[in-house]
Amino acid sequence: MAGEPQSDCLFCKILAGDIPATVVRKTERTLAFRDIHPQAPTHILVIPHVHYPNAAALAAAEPAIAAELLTEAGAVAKDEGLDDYRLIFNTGAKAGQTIFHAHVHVLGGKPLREGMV
Ligand code: DGP
Repeated sequence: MAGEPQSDCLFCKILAGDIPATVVRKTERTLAFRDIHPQAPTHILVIPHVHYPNAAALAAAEPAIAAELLTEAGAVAKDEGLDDYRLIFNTGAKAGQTIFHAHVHVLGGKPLREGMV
């Protein structure tokens, strides 16, 4: 069924507690944890509990949860003391997506103007 946990999904395993992660925020519908390969002083991933392959698929199926990803991304940035930060939704392998469970990257803590692509 759409949104159900997938046994071969790394982020579903983190949600289940089967793989450890440094969790910074948790709600009934989302989880935020530090990226294992940080690209900036703050690099946190916010994911929905439900499994969809990317954020666009999540937004199409469950728009309220997609909106909550953004709310939580903002809360994460605030918790980290960031006024300026970048949100990234890699969508598809050619765009650099490697984990096919919807997520948003929250990046900040250094100047990010360069390197948009
Ligand atoms: P993306 O390329 O947009 O699919 O981002 C996936 C991110 O997930 C990437 O920045 C690295 C991160 N990541 C991969 N494996 C793990 C893991 O086991 N733990 C944590 N915390 N992050 C991971």
